[in-house]
Amino acid sequence: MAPVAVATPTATPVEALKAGVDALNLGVEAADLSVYGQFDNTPSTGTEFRSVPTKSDSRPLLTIKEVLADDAKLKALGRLVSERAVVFFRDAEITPEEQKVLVDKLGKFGGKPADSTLHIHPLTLPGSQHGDEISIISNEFLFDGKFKLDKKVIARVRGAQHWHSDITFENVPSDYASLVIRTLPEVGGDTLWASAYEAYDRLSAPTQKYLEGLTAVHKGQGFIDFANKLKVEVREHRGSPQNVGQDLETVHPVIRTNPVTGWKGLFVNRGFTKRIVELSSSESDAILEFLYDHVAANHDIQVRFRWEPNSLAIWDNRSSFHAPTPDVDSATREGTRSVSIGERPYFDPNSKSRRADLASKAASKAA
Ligand SMILES: O=C(O)CCC(=O)C(=O)O
Ligand SMILES: [Fe+2]
Repeated sequence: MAPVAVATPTATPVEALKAGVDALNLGVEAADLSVYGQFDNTPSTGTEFRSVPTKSDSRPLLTIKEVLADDAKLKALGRLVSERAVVFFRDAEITPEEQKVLVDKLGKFGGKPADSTLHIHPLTLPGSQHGDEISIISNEFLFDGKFKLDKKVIARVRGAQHWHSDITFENVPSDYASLVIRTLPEVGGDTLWASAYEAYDRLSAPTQKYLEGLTAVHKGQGFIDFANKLKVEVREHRGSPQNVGQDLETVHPVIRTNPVTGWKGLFVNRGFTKRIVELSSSESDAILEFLYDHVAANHDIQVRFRWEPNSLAIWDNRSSFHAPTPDVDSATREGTRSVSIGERPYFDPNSKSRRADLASKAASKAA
C-alpha cells in the first residue's frame, strides 16, 4: 500500500505557511550593502546602485557580478529588494542564465519553500529561445513569437491599465523577478514600479482594517484566451507542484504579509484580480476600482525608470506593482525576464505597517 501522507497539526494556517517559509535560512549572514554607492529613487520606492562615482558619493561601486559571486551580498540584496520594492543596477552585464540564478538565489535566501523553483510562463512554448524559465518581454509578441501583438491596439490602451504584479493567478506566485531590456527604443518604453507597502500605508486605518479580512480571486484570462486562439494548452507545471491546471485561477488575501520584511502590502492588481470573494459584485467592482486607482494615481508611491543598455531591474512581486509605458510605436523593444516562485501568499494579523515599523525602529535608535 502507498504510504499515506499525514498533515502535521499546526497552530493556525498562517503559522503553517510561515513555518514553511522560515525553515530555510541557509545560515548566511547578510553583507552590509550601504557601504556601496547608491541612492534611493523616491522616499518609498526604489534604490539604484551607481555605476559611476559622483562628487558627493565616493563610496565604492557594487556590480551585479560581485553580488552573484557572494552569498552574503545576495542575501542582503534580497532584503533590500523586499524593503524598497525594486532595485536597479546600471552597466550590469548579466546573461539570461545569470538572471535565473539571481532570482532563484534571492528567493532561497529569503527562505522560499524547497519545491518553489523558477516560473515557466503558461504561454512559454517548449523550445523557446532562452529556455522554459526565461520569458521574452517584447512589444511585438507575448512571451513567444507565435502570440503576435497588435502594437496599435496596445498603444491605444491607457497607460494606467498596465499596472500589475506578475503571475498572481498562480496558487504560488512570484517572490523575486528580474528584467533586462536588451533591444531599446531611442526613447520611450520606461517602466514604473509602485510600493505595495506604501499603497497600504496611505489607506485610512478603518479601510486597512476592513481589507485585512478579505480575499480575492485572481485569474490569467488573457493568457487563456491567447492559448485558445492558437489551440495550445497552457504550460504545466509552472515552478511549483501547486502551479498546475489550465484554469489559471486562484484566491489570495487582499492584504499580504511579506515574509522577508514582515510588512503588510496591498495585494490586488488590475492585471489579474477579478473580484473580492466576501463582497457583492457591485461592492467588489467599486472597491477594486478604487484600489487600482489608488496605485496608479498616487505617483508619489511610484518610481519611473528609464532603461539604458545593460540596465537591470530586480523587484519583489509580493510587495510591488509595475507598469510598462506603451509609448513605443514603431521601434522594437525586447528583453529577458526571470521570475522566481515564492511562497503561498498569507496575511499575518501580527505583521506590521512599513511606516509604523520604520518609525518605531527610528525611535528606539534615538532613545
Ligand atoms: O516591459 C516592461 O517594462 C515590463 C514588462 C513586465 O511586466 C514584466 O517584465 O514583468
Ligand atoms: Fe510584469
